[in-house]
Amino acid sequence: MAKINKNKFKQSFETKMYSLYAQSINDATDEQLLNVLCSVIKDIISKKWVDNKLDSQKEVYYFSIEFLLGRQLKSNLLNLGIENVVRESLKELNIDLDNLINAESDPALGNGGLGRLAACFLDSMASLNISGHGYGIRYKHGLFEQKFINGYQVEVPDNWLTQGGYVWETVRPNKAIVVKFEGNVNLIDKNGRLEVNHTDYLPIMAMPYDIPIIGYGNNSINTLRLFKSEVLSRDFGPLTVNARNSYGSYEDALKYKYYAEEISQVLYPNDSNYAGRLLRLKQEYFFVSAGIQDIIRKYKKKKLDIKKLNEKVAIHINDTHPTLCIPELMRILLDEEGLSWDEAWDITINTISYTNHTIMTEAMERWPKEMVKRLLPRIYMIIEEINKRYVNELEERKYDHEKIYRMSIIDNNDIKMANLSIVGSHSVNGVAKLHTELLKKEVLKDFYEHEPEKFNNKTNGIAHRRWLISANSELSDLITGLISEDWKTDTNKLKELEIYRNNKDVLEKIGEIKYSNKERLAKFIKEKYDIDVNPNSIFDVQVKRLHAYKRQLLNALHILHLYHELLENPNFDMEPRTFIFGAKAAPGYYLAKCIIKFINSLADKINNDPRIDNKIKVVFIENYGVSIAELIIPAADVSEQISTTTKEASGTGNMKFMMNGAITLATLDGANIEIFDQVGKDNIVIFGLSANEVLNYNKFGGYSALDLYNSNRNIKRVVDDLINGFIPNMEKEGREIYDSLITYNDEYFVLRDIENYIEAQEKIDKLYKNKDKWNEMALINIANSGVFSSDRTIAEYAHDIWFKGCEGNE
Ligand code: CR1
Repeated sequence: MAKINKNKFKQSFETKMYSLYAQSINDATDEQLLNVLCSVIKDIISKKWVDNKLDSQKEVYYFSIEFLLGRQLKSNLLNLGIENVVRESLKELNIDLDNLINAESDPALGNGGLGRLAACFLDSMASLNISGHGYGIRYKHGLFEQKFINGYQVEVPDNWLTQGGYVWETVRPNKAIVVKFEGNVNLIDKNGRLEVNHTDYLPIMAMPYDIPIIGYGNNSINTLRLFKSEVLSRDFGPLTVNARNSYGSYEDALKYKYYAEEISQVLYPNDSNYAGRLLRLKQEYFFVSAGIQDIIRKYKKKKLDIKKLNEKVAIHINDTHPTLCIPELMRILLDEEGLSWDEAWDITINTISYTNHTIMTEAMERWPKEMVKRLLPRIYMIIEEINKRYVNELEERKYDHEKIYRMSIIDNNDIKMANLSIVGSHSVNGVAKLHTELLKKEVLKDFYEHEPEKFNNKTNGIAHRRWLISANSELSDLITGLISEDWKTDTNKLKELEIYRNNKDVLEKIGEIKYSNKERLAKFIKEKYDIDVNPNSIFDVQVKRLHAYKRQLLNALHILHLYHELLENPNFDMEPRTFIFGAKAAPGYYLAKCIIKFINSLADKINNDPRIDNKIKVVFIENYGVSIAELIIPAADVSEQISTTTKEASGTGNMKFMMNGAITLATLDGANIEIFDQVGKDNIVIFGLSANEVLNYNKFGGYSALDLYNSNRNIKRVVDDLINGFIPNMEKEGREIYDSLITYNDEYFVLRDIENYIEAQEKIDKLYKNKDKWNEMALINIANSGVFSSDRTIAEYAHDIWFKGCEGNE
């Protein structure tokens, strides 16, 4: 842990204030104070922050097009172990640390689970003393800010880079890298050796911005390097035009500037959906090429043997967005290092590993051949050669034509990125047991049969430091008081809590902490939306991206059902409930936006209906993201994880809720199954179709939503409400949802599962009536959440993939 003393700290703080802003502390704004504080902390860690240990150990490089970091100040103070000293010192300067913590902007450089997972992994790599670094893009605009206007989602640009910068970053112009787009490639035979001549390309500068990633209590500091795209020279002008070997006009120079800067302007706002746009392809190659070149530059600086690259370097690709790592590494090994194809291929495969995050076909990336050929001519040649050799190998195995076509990397039109990732890496993993089984048996069956040894599972995990120690400090302190501090570095120790399962005092304390977290959230809801919610009601929460497969609609239809029950019978026995939603929809995803409007209209009607005596409240929290999640999750009683079975690869929100003592209400999908295995059937509520039932319906048909609608009163009642004006102001949207259910036969089995879901909700209601029992369930959930720490996940990646066969490196 870092050691600082109060006086020295205060002195550094004041000096920094003068050197940065030439003013005294009293005149500073919170943003300025935050800047000064972060700058002082950066000074404290600077000596430890050396970015290259390649000569002493193997380094891991984690490539991801998204990193959803969340605020860094609080977690950095926690990991450095200096929160208390800093808090007290600032207090002596009349500064409230919490104000500064809240003044930090949320770097929303990700959509959802995939980006947040990458951030948890960085935290765990540093905390486990693994020298592991991230490569990504420094988007000028993060994920859009969501506002509700008349219940509709409206997207506003997210300007997270206040005053042009981010408090934690350090720009390193001396490490900038040139990435080449377009142009012509000629292969010249020089005495039997091919020389590659790439001319007329467009050079784009990748400017590195480094963010320190601080390990927990271990002095280990890694780097997240995000690249910003720029013109070749910072004073763009003749030089840039020269670079393309032609003398153009001032207009050309401006076009070039636009072309360059556009690459890192925006994050694509799609989750589990393929963004097939030229700009996205540019983004992918941009950060991949810069990252790979950076790795090779560092490696060569150490004068290490390029043929042994895979002994010192592990490159991990987070889904297929960074798949071009494979041909890019090949390009450098072949064209710049002069290795033979076989040598280069061997090194590439042994260096690269790949995680798949979804089985949804619409999320499987494909790039049109012609687009890749024009944008990345040399890369295209290399992919063609990889494909040719792979198809030969498959033909030698005498596979039938259809199978070979399915497995090929290039088909008649497109390059299939998942296929390229599998072929070009030594490890392919899914993110939960069921998901990996589905990959092996269904989606990637051909590849699994061909090379079973490549496939493995790595169930996701979350950083318990952010999601429990920091977000729920009261609970964290209670745990420490009961079982000592050791669980903070070894979450398996949480299991020791089980001995308190019948201890009334402990159970009561757990209930009290939950209550105070609920009060905190209720206060926020009152201030922000002027809605009164009762902390004694069940806080039933579904927060995640809005997607038909995640079935927020099922949740909403159940609320509508309950509402009818109450209207029909005012004495209907139910615990008061507060249903809380948080979800962004991709701007172009119309059905998802209709569902948001539906929930908001429903909320309006229910929250303002005196007949139901406040028994139900519905709150849709705007602009869901990491910081708001830190407020919501510790306050949840019920965790809604209700995706159509087989569709949610893992989920990670489910783990955060469990660790904070919420009871999971779930389908047996993704990691919910593993939560079930940990806590046992009495401490979770399960409903819905099984994976096999869903697969069989999908393969053989046999489900008619219309028949169900016609034969079931409860279902008919809520579905009709979508279009009969019962809920005002949502005519068009209600019709769209109605059609998705009835006209298009309910692709995600919402109606098929609803009766079962209603019963599961009744069970929740009954369980909640017995407070001791409920708190005991909460305790069992917390006690068995240890396995879902990303420290466990990362230890598995390290052991099974990155350091396999290495000794003493973990
Ligand atoms: C999955 O939908 C999983 C995260 C992280 C998402 C979710 O179930 O928890 O990845 N997939 O593994 C995704 O974003 C592009 O695919």
